[in-house]
Amino acid sequence: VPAEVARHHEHTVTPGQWCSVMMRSIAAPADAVWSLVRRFDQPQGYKHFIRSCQVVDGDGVEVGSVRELEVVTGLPAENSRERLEIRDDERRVISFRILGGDHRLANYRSVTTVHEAASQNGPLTMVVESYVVDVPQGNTVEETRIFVDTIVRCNLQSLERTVIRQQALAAVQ
Ligand code: A8S
Repeated sequence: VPAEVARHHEHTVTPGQWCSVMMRSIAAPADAVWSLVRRFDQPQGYKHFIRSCQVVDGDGVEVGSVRELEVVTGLPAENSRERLEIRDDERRVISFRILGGDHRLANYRSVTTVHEAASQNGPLTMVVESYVVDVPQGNTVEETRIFVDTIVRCNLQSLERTVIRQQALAAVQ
């Protein structure tokens, strides 16, 4: 991973916050993975906890754009308002920050980077996602870690499934 990309995963963590990083390798070209990850305006394309998304400020591409999400039922959340912090198509870096919403993840910020990996058996892509978040009042660091890691892991899994399905469909056309 180039240093200028790794740098994006360095977060300033203050007391009362938690920071973590997760990775997933996907047997598909980096461009195919990035085409889903880059869609700040359409996170529900692979994040299955999101029911709908509306861009309420900006065009959804420029930094500073704001989206409003509605979350599926069964979670301790209903909606979230999120701001695009970084979108770099060349280096394949995207980052957003949570501004507010009816949920418990205050000051959440995540960075996702997509990397081409060397492989002898076809294309391989590595996705790295790091985040920092406040530990909510009344919760432990451990509870926060498990909650957020579970969501991020599910998102990376469904990203993989979605990309693999798209690749398979494209191959038979
Ligand atoms: C992301 C990452 C996270 C999203 C969380 C952690 C969230 O959308 C869900 C449940 C919550 O309680 C918080 O990349 C919030 O989307 C699924 C509504 C923000």
